[in-house]
Amino acid sequence: MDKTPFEIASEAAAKIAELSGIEKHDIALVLGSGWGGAADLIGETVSEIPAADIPGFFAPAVAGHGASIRSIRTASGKYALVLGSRTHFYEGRGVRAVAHGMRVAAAAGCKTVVLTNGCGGLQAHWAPGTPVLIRDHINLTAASPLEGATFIDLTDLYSQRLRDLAHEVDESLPEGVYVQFRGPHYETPAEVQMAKVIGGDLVGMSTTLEAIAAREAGMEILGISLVTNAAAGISPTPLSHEEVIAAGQAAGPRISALLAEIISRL
Ligand code: 8IG
Repeated sequence: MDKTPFEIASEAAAKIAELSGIEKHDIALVLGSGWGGAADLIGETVSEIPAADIPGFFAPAVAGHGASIRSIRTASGKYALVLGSRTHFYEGRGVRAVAHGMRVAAAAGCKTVVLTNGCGGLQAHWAPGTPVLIRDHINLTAASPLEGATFIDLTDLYSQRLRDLAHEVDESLPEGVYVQFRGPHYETPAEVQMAKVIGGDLVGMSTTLEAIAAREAGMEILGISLVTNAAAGISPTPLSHEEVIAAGQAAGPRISALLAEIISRL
C-alpha cells in the first residue's frame, strides 16, 4: 500500500527532529515573496536544512523563493519552524505537494502557523509594501487539499484571536479577503474586477490551500499578505516580477519587525 500524505509528513517531521536536534517545534512560518529576510529578527537560527533533504519537499520553482527549513529559537524559548520554500499549486505537482509543509509542521508539533505571501492589491490606497492581515479567503483554484469525504469547517479559518494579537502589535494593519487564483499568469483586469465584485481585496497564487490543510491538521492560522503590486488594471502600469521583488525588498525592514513582534507574542 502507498503511504498516506500523513505518514510521509510524520516521516518528514522525524527527519527534521533528527537533523535539527529539536524534538518539538511550536510555531510554523511560511515565508512568501518579499518575506525572505523576515526570519532573521525572530530569534537565533539553531538549524538550517535544505528542504530537498526532507521527504516530500521539492526544490523551489521560482528564483527569489528560498529553499531551506530553519529552526529558530525565539526570545521566549519557543521553536519556530521556518519553511522558506512553498510548493505552489501552479507547479502542477498536485495538492499533496502543496499541503505537505502544513502536515509536516503539525507533525513536528506546531499548534500555530503564520502564512505569509506577496500578492496583488485591489484597494488603490494600499501602496506596494503594505502588509495586510488576511480576514478570510476565496479559493478560485477549483481544488482542495483534502481527500475523500473530509468535511472541515472553515469558519474563523484566519483566527480572530491571532488577528487581534497582530492588531496589538500594529493597530493600523488593514484586513482583507485573499483570493487565490491558480496562476502562474497574473490576472487580467477583468478577472481582478471579478475578484473585487465577489468580495476580494487581495489576489495571489498561494495560501488558501495551505490554510485549509493547516486547519485540517489542527493548527491555528494567521495569514499576512504583503501587497507588492497593485493588481492588474488597478494601477495603469503593467505587472513585473522585478517590481514584486523590489517592493518586497523595500518593505523588508518594516515587515520583518512586524513579524518578529507578532511571533514573540504567540
Ligand atoms: I507577488 O497581482 C504577486 N502575486 N495572482 N496576482 C496574483 N498573484 C500575485 C500578484 C498578483 N502579485
